Amino acid sequence: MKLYYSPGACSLAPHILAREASFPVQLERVDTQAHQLDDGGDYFAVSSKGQVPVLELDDGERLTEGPVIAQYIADHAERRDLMPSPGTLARYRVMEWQNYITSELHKSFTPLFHLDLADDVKGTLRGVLRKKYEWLDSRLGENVYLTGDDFTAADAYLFTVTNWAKPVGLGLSGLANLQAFQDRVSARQAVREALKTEGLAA
Ligand SMILES: N[C@@H](CCC(=O)N[C@@H](CS)C(=O)NCC(=O)O)C(=O)O
Repeated sequence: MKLYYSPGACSLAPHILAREASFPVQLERVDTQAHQLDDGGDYFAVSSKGQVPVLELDDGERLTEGPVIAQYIADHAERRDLMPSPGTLARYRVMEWQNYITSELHKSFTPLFHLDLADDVKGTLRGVLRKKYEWLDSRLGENVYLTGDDFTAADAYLFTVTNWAKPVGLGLSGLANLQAFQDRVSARQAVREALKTEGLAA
């Protein structure tokens, strides 16, 4: 199986999951600006969306949308700690967070990476994100992870998008629960390996 990724992009979340679950994937790096593969190939030929992540299955089928890829990996590795059993409330809780992160955080960060977006618009977006993170910090409370003691697919995703705060100038100071969460996740072996492989840590 292949996982198409770009260093530090949202594809880091399924990459972490694959390592957590010892799920074998061959990593294929994508330049998401040029939409090109390392060998110069056209990435649109892999995915007409032009976005990472893509999980290419052994039969050639390609799955897109990070939260869904993460579910596929956890389910196929039968790692119920990463993604609880279908039908259980615990699973809906993880999916509830995945949906929140994708719609409320991930896609509010995206325009902040656009160099041509006006500064005042960026300022407004940072303010919106800061409010959502303040709420999230209060929800995290003393919890080890988003839904309790187990690290799940949602935690890998929150960690990934929260790492974007610094490059886009979003201040998260004073959010102690969130900072503790980021530190806790970054200390996990699978996360350290994923960051190293993507060239984001020594
Ligand atoms: N809805 C998609 C969004 C994926 C996405 O936004 N990918 C970004 C990187 S984080 C990307 O590939 N951007 C390049 C582009 O849009 O051309 C998902 O959740 O997987």
